[in-house]
Amino acid sequence: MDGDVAAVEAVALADLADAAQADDATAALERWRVQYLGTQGRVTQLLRAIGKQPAEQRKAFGMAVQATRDRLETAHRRALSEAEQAKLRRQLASERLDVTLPGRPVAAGVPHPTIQAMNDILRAFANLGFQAVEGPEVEWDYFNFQALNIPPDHPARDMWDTLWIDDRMLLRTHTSPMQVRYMREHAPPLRVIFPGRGYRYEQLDATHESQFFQFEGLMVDERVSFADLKGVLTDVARQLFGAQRRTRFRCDYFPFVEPGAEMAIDCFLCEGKDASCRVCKGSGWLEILGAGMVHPKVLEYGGLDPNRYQGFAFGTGIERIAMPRYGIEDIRLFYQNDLRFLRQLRVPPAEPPTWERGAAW
Ligand code: 2NL
Repeated sequence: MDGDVAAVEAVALADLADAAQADDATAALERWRVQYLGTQGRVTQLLRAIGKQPAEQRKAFGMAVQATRDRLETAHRRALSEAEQAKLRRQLASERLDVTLPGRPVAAGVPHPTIQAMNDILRAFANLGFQAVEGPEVEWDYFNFQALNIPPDHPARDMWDTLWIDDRMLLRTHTSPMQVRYMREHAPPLRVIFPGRGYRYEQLDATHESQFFQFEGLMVDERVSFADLKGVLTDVARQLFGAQRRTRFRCDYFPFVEPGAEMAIDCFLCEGKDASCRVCKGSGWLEILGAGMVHPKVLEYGGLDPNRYQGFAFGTGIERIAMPRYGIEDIRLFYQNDLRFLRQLRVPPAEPPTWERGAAW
């Protein structure tokens, strides 16, 4: 009988080795376990046969069967664990992520040329302590005209060809309405830039678009003078167009300032030396901005006492600054979404200033 036990063990171990080599070793090992160690298994039958042995052989037989069962169980556990590890290794090998593969390039966009120019301008003013604030594009007639000293039927309204929403609402023709809104909500000293879109009812050509970007600025305090206006705007012109720039101020009329001025810079391309210069057309000067001391009536509309406060304001179209700077000859190119145009311009500055959202609507 002991010989039977040894033979069963030998066959079982050989079968176990085969099962461990099978394609699906885990399943084969389970079949093996049922065959030998299951309730009807070969070894279980031997265990049941212990009691049937003649008394003098029972002990030795029992010990032999139990030792065989223990060894087979151990061998099975080890084979199963090895099979599971081998399976895991195969899975890991097939799912391996090769991090040395070059990545797929992402097509990165850049800010629109107008926004690039705007960010440069906002940064230049931020260096002088000016904050940027945005406001609504749909405006009341009141803020767009009346509060800027342009009453109904005033001939100066002819300067702005307006897109009306109804008889009291319009698409703002400039960002100036925000200046009045801002004065009403904040106490001086004020140093603010208002960037944003303006709309005009225009006959479109190389220098006229029905939508454009503007920035306006405002500085108000108890002793702000025309000298401050010239100092601030000259400094910004030099930041944007070169440290050696000269500025020229000449009288101009805007209903919301008194006195009013137009600012020009000397031509950054030819410096006045090329009669056929494509940037200044030979004049040597580029008119880039309107400005002036805020009209006392406008200060009053803004809730400020003109006997206590003065201020200067200025405004211009972004495209008017971007066009000579980048050599763009037709304003309509800005808003036609032609990628060949948009891709020509340089990458943006590292950290564009934040435009603070609508502080005073
Ligand atoms: C131009 C000239 C200008 C202003 C805008 C302004 C706003 C207030 C009070 C006083 Cl609330 N001034 N803005 C002043 C002078 C000129 O713009 O040619 N814009 C395209």
